[in-house]
Amino acid sequence: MIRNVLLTSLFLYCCLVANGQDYLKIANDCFDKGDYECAKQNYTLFQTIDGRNMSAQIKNAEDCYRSLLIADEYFSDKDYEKARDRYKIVLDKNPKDPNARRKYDLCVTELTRFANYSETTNNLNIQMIAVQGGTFTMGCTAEQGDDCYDNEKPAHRVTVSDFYIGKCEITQAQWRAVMGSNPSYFKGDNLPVESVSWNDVQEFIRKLNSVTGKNYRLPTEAEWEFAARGGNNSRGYKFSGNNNVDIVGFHTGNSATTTHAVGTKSPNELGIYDMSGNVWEWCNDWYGSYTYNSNAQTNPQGSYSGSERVLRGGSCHREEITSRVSFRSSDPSDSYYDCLGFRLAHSSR
Ligand SMILES: [Ca+2]
Repeated sequence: MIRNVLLTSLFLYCCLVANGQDYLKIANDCFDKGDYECAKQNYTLFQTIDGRNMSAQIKNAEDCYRSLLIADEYFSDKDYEKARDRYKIVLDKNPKDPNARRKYDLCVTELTRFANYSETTNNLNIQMIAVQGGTFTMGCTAEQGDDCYDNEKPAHRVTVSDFYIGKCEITQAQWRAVMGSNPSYFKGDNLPVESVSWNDVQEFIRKLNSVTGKNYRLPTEAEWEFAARGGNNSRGYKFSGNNNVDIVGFHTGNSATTTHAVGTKSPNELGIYDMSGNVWEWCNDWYGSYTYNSNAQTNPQGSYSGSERVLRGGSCHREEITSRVSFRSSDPSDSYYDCLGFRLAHSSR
C-alpha cells in the first residue's frame, strides 16, 4: 500500500515537472516569435508550477510588448525615425523577433528614401531638408492677429506632398560655383546671393540640374508656407520658428539694412533657417489672389498666368510684419535688387 502511494506520488511529480518544462518551452517559443502576451502567460504558469523565479523573463516580455505597441503607432503615423528607435529597443531584447525586424528594416528603407541630404556635386554642399507632406491652413490664421493683408485671405486648407527644401538661402559661394559670377550688392561667400531675378534663378537651376542630373526647382508658394510654418511639426508661430522675430530673422529693425550670413539666427521647427527675413525668396508661382479659389486644394501651383512671381518671407530692408509666415508679395520675373534671393526645392525621390 505504502509502496503504491509512493509510486503514485512520484508519477504525479514527474507529470507536473514535465508540464512545467512544456510551459517554459512554449514561453520561449512565443518569445522568439514575438508573441509577448503568450510568452508572459506561459512564463507565469511555469513559475507557478516549477517554483523558479521567472520575473526577469516576464518583465522582458512586458517591455517588448509595450515597445512594440508604441513602435507600431509611430509606424502607422509614418514617423519612421521614432518607430525605428522603438523597434531597435525590441530587437536589443529579442533579436529573433521577426515582426520587429521586418518593420525596423522598412523604417530604415523609408528613412533612406526620404531624409535630409546634402547636394555635394562640385563641392556645393547645399543642404536639403526632407519635409513630410501634410495638410495645413494657408493664409491669414489666428496667430497672425490683426496684421494680415487682404491678399492673405481667405485662409484655406491645403495639402502638399513630400518634398525637400533648402535648409538655407542659396549663398554667394554656391551661386558662383554654378554660374561663375556673383551679382550681389552686399559681398560675402556665406551671405545669401541677391540681386537675382526669377529669370536668373531659372538659369541657375537649369545649370545645376545639368550638373547634378536632378530636378531642382523653386518651391511652390504653398510648399514655402507649409515649410515656414514648420510642416507637421508646426507650433503655430507667427514668424518662421518663433513669435519673436528677432530670434529667427533679420528685418529692418535688427539688420543694419544689410544681409547676414545664412543660418545664423535660430532655425524653425523643421531645422530651416531664415525663412523669416534676410533676403526675400522667389517662389515658383505666378502671383494671384486667394479669393477666386478658396476651396481645399492639393499641391496648388498658383495662378495659371500673371505678370508677377510670388515673393515670401520679408527681408533685411523691410519691417518685421513682412517676415510673417503668411505675408505675400510679388515682383515681375525680371526684377532684381539687394535683399532679393531664393532657396531651392526638390520633389520627393
Ligand atoms: Ca529669407
